Amino acid sequence: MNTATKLSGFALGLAVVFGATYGVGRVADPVAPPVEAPHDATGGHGNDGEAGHGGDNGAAAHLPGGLLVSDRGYTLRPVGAPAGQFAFQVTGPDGRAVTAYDVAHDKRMHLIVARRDLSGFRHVHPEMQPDGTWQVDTPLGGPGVWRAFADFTPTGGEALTLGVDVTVPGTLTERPLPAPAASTTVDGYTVTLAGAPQPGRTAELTLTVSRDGAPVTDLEAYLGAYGHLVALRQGDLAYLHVHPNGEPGDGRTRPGPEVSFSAEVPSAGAYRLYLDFKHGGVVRTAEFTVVAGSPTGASAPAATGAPAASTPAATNPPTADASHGVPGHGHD
Ligand SMILES: [Cu+2]
Repeated sequence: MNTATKLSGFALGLAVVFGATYGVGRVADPVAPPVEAPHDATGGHGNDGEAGHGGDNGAAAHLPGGLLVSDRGYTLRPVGAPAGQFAFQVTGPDGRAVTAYDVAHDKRMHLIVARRDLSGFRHVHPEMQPDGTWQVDTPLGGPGVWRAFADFTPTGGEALTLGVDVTVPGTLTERPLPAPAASTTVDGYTVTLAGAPQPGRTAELTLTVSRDGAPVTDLEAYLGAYGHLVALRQGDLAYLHVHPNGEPGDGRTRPGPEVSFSAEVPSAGAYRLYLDFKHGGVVRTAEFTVVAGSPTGASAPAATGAPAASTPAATNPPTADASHGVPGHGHD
């Protein structure tokens, strides 16, 4: 079991986080930082089971990634961008845009987006301008409220994943979370998932890639691995990023058809898993719904009517978005 990819501790606390929605394709710079107010539940005797362990005063440090727009002095701020582009900065403890980043998994910045109904997942790599503005062809695929996750390591700091809501105006067609399934197809590839994530302990998830019924045994390294797995929790889009057990060139890890991960999710509930893998020079994403905390990992989630997405406003008022933090810890 590779504990390096273990994701979650179990410090508990109830945090209330206020994000903000921003317009896209309009000049939104400078963006006022949203109010961020993580705080612990009182004591350890709340009626809410998620808050029942009370305990840790450093709630933010023990939340899953992606729930906070500002953490440890760093704040994610979307900024105005030309049409068709998405741009943001990360400001540091001194209030200025950060320009020094460490390379992690081949890149200084990983930008992951998903609409709040968990559709439209994209993982892209923006380019940084000298002033610290990151810009990329917009990965936001249509109307709705999107969560944008910036996964980075500021030089001299710790790895962080900050998240911010971004509204794309228009008529939203909310998509229900697909039912759990052990296999999925993307672009002619079939990916099968074995194993089920377990809240509070490490579970092995093995993804097997085949094409036209034949195992794919020549996966290509993508960002230093044969697969990247992101999990987003239904309801608040808590973010987990897991890297596989073993890596290309280590003398024991084969390039498929199996890619295995050791993952721990912070709570029971439904998650959407996104596996990025590369073959034939193209990166594809295979998606799965899993339910942690059920014996088989395959019981049906509350798929319909889930408040995962809200109707986007036509303009960009800083609407409050309250998320309730639950047990867990960020990613590696
Ligand atoms: Cu990336």
